[in-house]
Amino acid sequence: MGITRGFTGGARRGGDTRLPPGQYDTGAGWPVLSAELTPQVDLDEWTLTVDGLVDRPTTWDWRGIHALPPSSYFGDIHCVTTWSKFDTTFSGVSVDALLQVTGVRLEATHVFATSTTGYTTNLPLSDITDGKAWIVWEFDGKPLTAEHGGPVRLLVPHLYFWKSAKWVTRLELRDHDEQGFWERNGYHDRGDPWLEQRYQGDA
Ligand SMILES: Nc1nc2c(c(=O)[nH]1)N[C@H]1C(S)=C(S)[C@@H](COP(=O)(O)O)O[C@H]1N2
Ligand SMILES: [Mo]
Repeated sequence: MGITRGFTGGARRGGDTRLPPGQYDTGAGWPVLSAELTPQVDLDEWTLTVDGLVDRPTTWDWRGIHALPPSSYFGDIHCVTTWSKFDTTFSGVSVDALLQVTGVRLEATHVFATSTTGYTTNLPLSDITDGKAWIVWEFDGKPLTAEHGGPVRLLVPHLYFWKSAKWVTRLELRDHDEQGFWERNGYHDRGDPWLEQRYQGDA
């Protein structure tokens, strides 16, 4: 199969509708990109908090988050370092389900995601609502491994993958944008791979 990939995979080469500009298909592999050492997060101590400009700030523990309606993503992911991975399956809950519990105040325009490690990333609120973002703990039906953000990461697959904070522990809704870790280091505030929003200053 590996030998024919690229010949039969015409629909997957550049200039088609599936691979964003400047990206290549990484195939079966899944590179690990972490700015930090992989933390070991104890499930008994794991929590996720959604707060800031919400009506009911809420913290879920491991059991509590599993009580929400399950939701999965099937599709592609795109890293700014130019690899894309096709046909991934992630399972967890939609961010919409969390926001349904907390409510969203009218002033909220952005979200600031924080990981247990201190990694941060900023997103427009409209990029994590209406079925576009998930909190996930399974990949291909198995627990998400620690190096890929387990036990739980944010998944925002329509944006470059640095927005998908591994080991996420807090989503804070805000009425303004503030740059996170990579954004302060020159990466784009939004990061749409189809618009090639890689760096600050890109359209
Ligand atoms: N906490 C944390 N989340 C992170 C990162 C990171 O360094 N730390 N890297 C980001 C980047 S640049 C990418 S491409 C993806 C990589 O996820 P992966 O290692 O599971 O492929 O995670 C994103 N989330
Ligand atoms: Mo990345």
